[in-house]
Amino acid sequence: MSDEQSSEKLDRIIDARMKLKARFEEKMKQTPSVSDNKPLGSGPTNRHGMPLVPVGQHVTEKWPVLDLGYHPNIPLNKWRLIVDGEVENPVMLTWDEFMALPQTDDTSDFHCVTTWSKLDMHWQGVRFMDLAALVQPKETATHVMCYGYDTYTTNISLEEALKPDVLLVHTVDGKPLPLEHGGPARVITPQLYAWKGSKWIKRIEFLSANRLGFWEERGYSNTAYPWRNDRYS
Ligand SMILES: Nc1nc2c(c(=O)[nH]1)N[C@H]1C(S)=C(S)[C@@H](COP(=O)(O)O)O[C@H]1N2
Ligand SMILES: [Mo]
Repeated sequence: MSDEQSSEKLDRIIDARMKLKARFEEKMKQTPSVSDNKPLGSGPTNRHGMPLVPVGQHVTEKWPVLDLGYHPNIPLNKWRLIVDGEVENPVMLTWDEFMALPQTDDTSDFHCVTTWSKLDMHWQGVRFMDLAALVQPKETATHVMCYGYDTYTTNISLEEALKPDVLLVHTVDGKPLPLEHGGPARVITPQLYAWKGSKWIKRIEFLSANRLGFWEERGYSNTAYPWRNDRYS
């Protein structure tokens, strides 16, 4: 791609991102992580206005590994990310195409439903919002289903998935994301319990109606909001 083509592509992504933001702004304002006036938890206010430690959580320095026990090892030359469903422009990205998308650096917290929280993790990756801007969700899109290479699935509403700290990360603390934590790339959802972030991300399907993922079908909360102790349904 020439420099001119890639800057046009970036302009299109930025333009589409602004439109998505406008389209979802009202719904995003109503989500608990920004509108809750009685969030449950303790400690000083965190970066998105919530108590630092959500109710029922304790802070750990360690980073436990939680998954279905199978760690799929996908070489980068075989790795693909499919983004499809209720979108105008479905894509199947190679690793190089994924890495050529706008890259974001962010620091955020990780809250696991099994009651540990790890704070101030430093990430690099692609914003979900930028990926959405690339594929252009149809007016009918309301949710996404994320699929991992290990067969895991989890669903997220678009107003949560489009928050600027929802990333597809490939780097943590300056190093490639380790296989056991979902490398080469996983999703993180800092304002929802961590099971909403699929490790070994393989496919993101936009949906026109909600559908439940692996844990959601087994009694975990559909919404997974840490400051409401929203663990199980
Ligand atoms: N693909 C995949 N993603 C997954 C899981 C899984 O089993 N498979 N487990 C989820 C759960 S329950 C949690 S708490 C976090 C744990 O991430 P970690 O192992 O990096 O701490 O990943 C989530 N994402
Ligand atoms: Mo979990």
